[in-house]
Amino acid sequence: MPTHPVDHATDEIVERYWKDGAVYLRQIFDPARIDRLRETVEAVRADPGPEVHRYVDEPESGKLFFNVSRRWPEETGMRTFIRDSGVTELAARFARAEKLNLLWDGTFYRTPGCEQPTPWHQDAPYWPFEGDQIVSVWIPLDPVSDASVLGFLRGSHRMGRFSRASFRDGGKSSHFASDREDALPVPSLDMAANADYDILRAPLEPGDCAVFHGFALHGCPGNMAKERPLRAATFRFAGEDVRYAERPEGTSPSFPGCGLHDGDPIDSETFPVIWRQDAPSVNL
Ligand SMILES: O=C(O)CCC(=O)C(=O)O
Repeated sequence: MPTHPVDHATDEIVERYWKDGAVYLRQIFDPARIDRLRETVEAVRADPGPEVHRYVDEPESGKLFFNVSRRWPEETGMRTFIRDSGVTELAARFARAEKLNLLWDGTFYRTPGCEQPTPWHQDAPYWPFEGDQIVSVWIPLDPVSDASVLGFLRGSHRMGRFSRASFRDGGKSSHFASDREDALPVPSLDMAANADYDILRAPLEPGDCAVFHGFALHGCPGNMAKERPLRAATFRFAGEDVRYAERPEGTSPSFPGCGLHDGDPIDSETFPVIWRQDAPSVNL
């Protein structure tokens, strides 16, 4: 029986991650830790800090969908999870990294029946990095059916760079005024009828997670459950091949004070090195 999250990352599953760009893992985090992470996410809702985007906020219906990035400097619960849950070692194993930087934590929060989707997108084009070792771990804190789950287009991490859809209108418009000329149009994937597309999706329970590559196309149909919220925390990491990339076209989130320049290794206060293969503990 695997006892540590990293024990679930067998060679075969890591191989599948590199082939498909994403994998789901089942029951790898213990319930008490997930309970504490859920409390942390509620604390983030109460005090989201500056990097909050409210895509739906309807006081009359009570519907809310927001995303917050980077609360670890303020939220002890986020730091504790990154340090003690095994998520960092797990990401290092999938990235096949010798050194891991923390990028940031994210919170995605939908109230019951808030059906606003997260459009299909790749993360890396929104961010100021280049590299193959960008890994995110998406951890649902509520049961999620396959109608509401974060899904992935299999193999899309090797399909090139897609243009960046806006989260505000579910992907109908572009997030930025301009995008790179080499960006491909986001394929319009009908998530309800996906016979033409090889989409990875599965119902998940608290304790499960999705691990995915920075260039994997992914999207969430919205919270189709009327009786419960859909709360998820995402932890984002980078291995040693990742470099800072200046993007005149803008990034989200943005890091104006990080002091890094195009092509720099990202080691910094903003993106600290928190794990090294030759020093087993997580340093945060
Ligand atoms: O939970 C969601 O709606 C989106 C999550 C996501 O896009 C991410 O974690 O990168």
